[in-house]
Amino acid sequence: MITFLNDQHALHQGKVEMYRGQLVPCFEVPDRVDFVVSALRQRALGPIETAPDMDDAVLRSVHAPRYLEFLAHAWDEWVALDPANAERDALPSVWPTRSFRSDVVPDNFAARMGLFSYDAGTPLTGGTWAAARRGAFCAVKAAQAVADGARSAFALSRPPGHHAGADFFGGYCFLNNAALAAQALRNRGVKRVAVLDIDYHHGNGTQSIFYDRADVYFASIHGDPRTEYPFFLGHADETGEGAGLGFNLNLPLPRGTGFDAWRAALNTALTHIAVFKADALVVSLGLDTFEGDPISGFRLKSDDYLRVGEALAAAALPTVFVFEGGYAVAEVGVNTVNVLEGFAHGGPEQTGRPQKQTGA
Ligand code: Q9C
Ligand code: ZN
Repeated sequence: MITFLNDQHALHQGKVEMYRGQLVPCFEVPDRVDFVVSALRQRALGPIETAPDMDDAVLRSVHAPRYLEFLAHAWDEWVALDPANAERDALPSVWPTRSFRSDVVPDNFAARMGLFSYDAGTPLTGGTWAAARRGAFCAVKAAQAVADGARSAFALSRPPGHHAGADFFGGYCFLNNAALAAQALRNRGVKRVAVLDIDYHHGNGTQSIFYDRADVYFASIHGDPRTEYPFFLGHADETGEGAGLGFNLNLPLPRGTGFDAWRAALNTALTHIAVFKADALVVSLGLDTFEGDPISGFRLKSDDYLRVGEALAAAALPTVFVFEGGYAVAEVGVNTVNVLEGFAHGGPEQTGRPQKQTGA
């Protein structure tokens, strides 16, 4: 399987996030990707390439122009407020909740930070824009490789993406890499795309981007939002709206869920994706379902991820994997590559069907 690595991911390096009234060190750290790269190399999973630079126009296939404009200049504006800000992360602290307007873009920088975000756990830093856009291009490139005939590709993007909406950041995410991959598949003529989100946290951004569309099916297995982040979306009764009604599936599970129950949910999601008759699959690959994850509550073990990959392979769909969460840093590489290796060893190519017809 080919990997598209965001070789500029470390430009995004938050110092602190707001947690229980304190600024605490970020969980979403550059080391995460470095552990995945070393596991990919050790296990010889396939070539690792970097993504080319692309035009920002590709980002507008999912994101609002005014949001992209804000992200591109936010750091310079932050530092212009006070040169000492160059040493500090920018974090929002004021938001337009119900009864406020979001159509008027304020001049005030703090107000715009709030307009374009939904939590105080997602620091914006000097390299955030450069890192996020390169990560997004990895996802687009992986999708294009699959549209061009590859069985699968892995976008090793960082920062993660699935909490980012069309015009907001949050949950450590700025650009929605999985949504951009799904849209890139559509743009290359793939008719029906399924996004399967297996990160511990509900993919609220991805759901919201495709909620009223019938061409992209969204399915997510995640911690019940009654108790788990992002709290305000991800319930089972969210099934889509308008043309998208029936094309959204949420499978919330209680904190403490182990692999047997999780795997049953995976089978349910894959059954719905088969009924949808997807032509391609995008997997939002979060590894924070791991028992050792410091901020999550499921109990998957490292070996379980091999079974996850095999189950995904059994869906027999061209598949784009997009890296999301997973904060047990020392284990995230092994767990990620277990999924990818389980996928590579499972599926139709490995069960006797000839891969390619050669000669006459
Ligand atoms: N201090 C992803 O996995 N904060 N995002 C939880 C912990 C938000 C997770 C509180 C978690 C966001 C991509
Ligand atoms: Zn997560």
